[in-house]
Amino acid sequence: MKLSFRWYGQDDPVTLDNIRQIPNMKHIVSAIYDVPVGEIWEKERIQQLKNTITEAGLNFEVVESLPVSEDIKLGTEKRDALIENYKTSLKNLAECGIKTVTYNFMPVFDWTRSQLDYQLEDGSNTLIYDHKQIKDIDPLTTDLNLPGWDESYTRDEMNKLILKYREMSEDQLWDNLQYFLDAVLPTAIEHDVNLAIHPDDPPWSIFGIPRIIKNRESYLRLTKINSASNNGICFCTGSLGSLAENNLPELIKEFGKHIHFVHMRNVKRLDAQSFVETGHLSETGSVDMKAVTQALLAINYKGTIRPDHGRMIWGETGKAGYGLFDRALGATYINGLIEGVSD
Ligand code: DNO
Repeated sequence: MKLSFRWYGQDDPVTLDNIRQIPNMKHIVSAIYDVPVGEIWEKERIQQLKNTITEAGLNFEVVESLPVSEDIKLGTEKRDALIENYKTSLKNLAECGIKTVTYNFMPVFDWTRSQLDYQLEDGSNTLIYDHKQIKDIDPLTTDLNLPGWDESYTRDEMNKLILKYREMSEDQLWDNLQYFLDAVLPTAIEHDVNLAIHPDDPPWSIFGIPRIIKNRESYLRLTKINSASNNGICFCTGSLGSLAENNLPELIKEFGKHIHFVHMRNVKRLDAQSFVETGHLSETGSVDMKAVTQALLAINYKGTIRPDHGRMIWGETGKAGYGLFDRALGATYINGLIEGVSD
């Protein structure tokens, strides 16, 4: 497995030099952040990012993420042109040596939490999702400050989007995902690049908006759209693990051929639809990280893996979930798990 670390580019307070010093850390997962969603990622820009990473002694093979425009998810008349741009970006990425491209199909809001600095008993801060609190929020009238969304929308644009999605059924969203995949997968296959869809986080509907990548049923439907391994999955143990019905080792066994990227993190389920993010160690949360590692080794997984969100520890401040210290501890834990469960 290729151990990797997410890096947010030159503005990230965590530097490539910091990252390289983590034991066994050889790969960076990153993206171009200043190209507006929907525009083409030009080869020069991709190559520039790659050069920065390789000059720091690290490799760059996985993009997280090449975002999908809302017009594609909504299926508007603008989607064909945007899909053409997406295909061009995929081709450009492949020609620069990128092997896996992560994306998600979550309407408007990417990962969503109710609080970004919840204090755990040990004094560290973490992310928490309390469904009761989220249920009371109306995004049409509340100023939200969520970590994982496109901030370029005005209030008015955002509200229009939310209202359109509120009229959309899950089946319609699936149709739009299928339309997108039917169009982009031939390009991915031709250029030997894997797509990897991130599960919805949390894996249930929020704010009255549909969400579709949640569980085994979702993966059955996804892989039925196209059974090629390029129609891939980013297996996020934290997102999938927040839903008790998800048996993570079984999912790995069943859909292993499609898994090209693994996000390793732990969550402690508080009730059916609430959870707190813990450190990576199995005993702190609800995910059996050893069983996940065993399942990955059993399918002979050779792809990229990364520690996911970390708590804020030792007084660190920074991008919620993406500090250096706890993610580095997560990385060394992953190293230990792999060494420990390998023959
Ligand atoms: C959160 C991340 C997600 C992920 C995207 C992939 O920490 O796992 O934002 O990068 O959903 O498109």
